[in-house]
Amino acid sequence: MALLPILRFPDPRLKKVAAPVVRVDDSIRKLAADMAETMYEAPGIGLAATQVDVHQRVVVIDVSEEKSELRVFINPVLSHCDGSQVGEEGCLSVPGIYDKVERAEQVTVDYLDLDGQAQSLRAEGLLAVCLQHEVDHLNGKVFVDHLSSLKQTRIKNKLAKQARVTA
Ligand code: GNR
Ligand code: NI
Repeated sequence: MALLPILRFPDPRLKKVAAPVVRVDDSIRKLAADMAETMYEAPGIGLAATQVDVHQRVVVIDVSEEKSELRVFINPVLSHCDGSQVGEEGCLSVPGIYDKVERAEQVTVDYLDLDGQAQSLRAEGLLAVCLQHEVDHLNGKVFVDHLSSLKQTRIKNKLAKQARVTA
């Protein structure tokens, strides 16, 4: 297992659209394990491969209190979305920034598991929010893209200032 460096907004590599996984093999299982370790260490409730500069459609999520329910989604597709909810979001690629984003309340996600088997899951609440946030990453979007351009500019300035202080 290995910890992977996480790209920071506005890194242009966060805008890449990830390619579907063609075959679920040991390299994909290793990537998922490394992503899980990186997510738990951060700590975060989800991580998309895009954030670790791997542009393949792999997502890990654990929204459990005990951090004991790792879920891996390969080639996730949100095949059905219903309702709406507004919640405060954060992102490991946009550290220290939190804002409200509107998302579907319930989603159905079709995906491959670590054995390459097709699965489907109905999700709601935080898991549904996290799935939408992670699929956005695979499509080159971060939650900041859902905010006004004024807020986006302020966030870029704030992160640039932070980077200067930590440099
Ligand atoms: O750790 C995370 N918390 C979170 C909170 C509200 C909505 C979405 C998230 S995902 C985020 C981890 C992350 O950046 N995943 O891409
Ligand atoms: Ni994120």
